[in-house]
Amino acid sequence: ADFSGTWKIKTSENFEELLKALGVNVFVRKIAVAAASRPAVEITQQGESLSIQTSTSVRTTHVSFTVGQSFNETTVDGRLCTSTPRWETDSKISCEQILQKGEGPKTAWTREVTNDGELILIMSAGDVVCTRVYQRE
Ligand code: R12
Repeated sequence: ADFSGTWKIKTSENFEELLKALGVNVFVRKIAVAAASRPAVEITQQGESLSIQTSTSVRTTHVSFTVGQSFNETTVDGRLCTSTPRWETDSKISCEQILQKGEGPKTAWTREVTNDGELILIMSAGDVVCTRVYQRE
């Protein structure tokens, strides 16, 4: 599948609940939720290698990884973790995260490009699942 493109958000569910499950305080949470409602996502892909830049007014993250190889990233609340991405289907990458220090709920994400060309990002923390749907700009 081709994840490349500049993506704009269409819908987001449970993002605040996700941050709450991660222990983010209400003050930071409100700011993060507002910022995350207007993200700019830019993905470039060459074969199995992806580069994903996610920009908001309060935080910008950039990850580059090859599916099948572990890499360092941060959880959505900013904690350093080791991530292991794998193909769940040929259009869906599933990634487990292990915190590099400390404890917290188990986190993971999946990114999938659907037949109708949408990008679905699912982030989870313990039992809480946040679903964000993007469309190409
Ligand atoms: C915290 C600090 C900040 C944030 C949090 C805790 C903000 C995080 C944001 C995340 C956005 C994620 C997106 C994901 C996607 C936009 C804004 C949570 C700044 O302690 O859709 O891919 C300092």
